[in-house]
Amino acid sequence: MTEVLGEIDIQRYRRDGYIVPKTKLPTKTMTQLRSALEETIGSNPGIRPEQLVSVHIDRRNDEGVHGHSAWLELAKDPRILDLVEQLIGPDIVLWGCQVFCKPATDGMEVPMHQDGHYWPIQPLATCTAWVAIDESTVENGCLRVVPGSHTGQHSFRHTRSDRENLVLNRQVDDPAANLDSAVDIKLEPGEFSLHDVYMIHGSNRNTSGKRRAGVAIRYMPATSHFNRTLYATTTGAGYLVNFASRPLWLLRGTDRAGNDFQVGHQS
Ligand SMILES: O=C(O)CCC(=O)C(=O)O
Repeated sequence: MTEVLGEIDIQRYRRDGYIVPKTKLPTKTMTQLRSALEETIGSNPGIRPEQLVSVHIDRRNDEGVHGHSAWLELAKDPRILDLVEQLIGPDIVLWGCQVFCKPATDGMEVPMHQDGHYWPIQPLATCTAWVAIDESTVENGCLRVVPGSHTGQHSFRHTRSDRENLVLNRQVDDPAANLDSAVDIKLEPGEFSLHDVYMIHGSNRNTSGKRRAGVAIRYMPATSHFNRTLYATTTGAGYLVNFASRPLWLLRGTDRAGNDFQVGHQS
C-alpha cells in the first residue's frame, strides 16, 4: 500500500533536504536484491563495488559495468515511486542508478560532496532514493548528510582530493558548509532515504566486519532536461560516466522538457 507522506514529512524534506519514510521493502525483495548484488559484483571483477555505475542497464553498459535487471525493477517499484512523486511531482524520469557496496574491513570513504557538479541536468533537480541492501550503521559507514545544506540551491566549493581509497575524488572545501552538523542515516535492509540533489552528503570508510551495501536511484522531474552535450563523458568524479549514451526511462507522467528516451536503449 502506498505510504502517504504527511505535510510534516514534506516540510521536513523541504527544510532538511532528506527524509526517511516509514516504508520498508519486504524481506523477499531484499533476498533477491542481495543475490542480484552478488551476481553484479561477480560479473564486474575489475571494478570496485563502490563504483558500480548504471547497474540498472542489463548488459555491459557504456561505462564499463555489467548491469542486472533487478536494479531496474527496483527503480520501478511503486512503493518507492509513490513517495518520490509526492516530493518531485507526477512526471518522473529515471536517469541513473549506482550501487555503493563497501566491503567489510576495507570499504572506501565517500567524501562529503554535493551531487550534480557533473550532472547534465537543466535545471538541476534530482531526488535520490538510497536503498539499504545491508544494515547500514555508523560502524560500517552509513550515509551521512548535512541537514539544510540544500537550502537556496547553493553550490559549495569543491576541490579535488588525491587521497587514496576515495569513491569520489572531489569533496566540499568551503568554510560556508557546516560539515560538523552532519548526521548519520542508520537504516535496516529494505529501508531507504530520499535526498535532494543539493544536499551535502558522504560516508566514512568501512573498517568494520560487516559489509555495507546500498543502491542510489536517481529520479529527476520531467520538467528538467538531460542535456547530453553537457559533460557528454566525464571522469570528473574519479571514474568514467557516459551521459551521451545513458538511457532514460519516463517512469511516470509526461515529458515536459524534450528529453530523449531513444538513446542508449537497445532495439
Ligand atoms: O553510499 C554512499 O555512501 C554514498 C552515496 C552517494 O554519494 C550518493 O547517493 O550520491
